Amino acid sequence: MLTELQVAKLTHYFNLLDFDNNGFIEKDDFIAIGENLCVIWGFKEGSDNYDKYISMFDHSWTEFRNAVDYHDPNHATIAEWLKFMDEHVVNGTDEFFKSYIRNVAEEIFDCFDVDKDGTISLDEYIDFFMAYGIPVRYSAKSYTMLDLNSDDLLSREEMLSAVEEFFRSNDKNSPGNWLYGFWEAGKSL
Ligand SMILES: [Ca+2]
Ligand SMILES: [Ca+2]
Ligand SMILES: [Ca+2]
Repeated sequence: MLTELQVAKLTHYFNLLDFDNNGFIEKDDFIAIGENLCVIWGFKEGSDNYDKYISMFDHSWTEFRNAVDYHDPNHATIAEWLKFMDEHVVNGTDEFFKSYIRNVAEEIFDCFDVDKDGTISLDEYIDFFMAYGIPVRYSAKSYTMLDLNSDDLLSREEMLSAVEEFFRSNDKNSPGNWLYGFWEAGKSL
């Protein structure tokens, strides 16, 4: 069973992904987040970069849809999402959990390490907050929490550790809880 803290974090995450706030996670939400990111980066519709990022989010949706067991394959409700998290991610096998968090961390890097230097800078992390509609006022605190060795860069290892704690930790002091900003603060749209 999920704990209260896990439910709070995973509900926060669901609400970020439910970009249009209609109570379902659907393909349109993923595409809207991709489009939002293209606006932030100034990629015009029809350009190569635009197509590249939209297809990345389209691919993320396909992976999400294939992973979560929905009543309706076109969308996930919060109940379906929490059930999937409980049974497969938080309280599932370590093997599945490891591959799940590796994928999440890799997707963040593939998408937001824009200069491809193998780290996420604070600016890149702020873009990540803006793309998902996470209140940017939490970005500096979150970044500091995730930057475990305080070198002002987020490495792949630090990202993986953050994703692991975000999805599984039941300790309210785990730094990784802050990956998507403050989980009790809602989103800014
Ligand atoms: Ca939605
Ligand atoms: Ca970078
Ligand atoms: Ca670091």
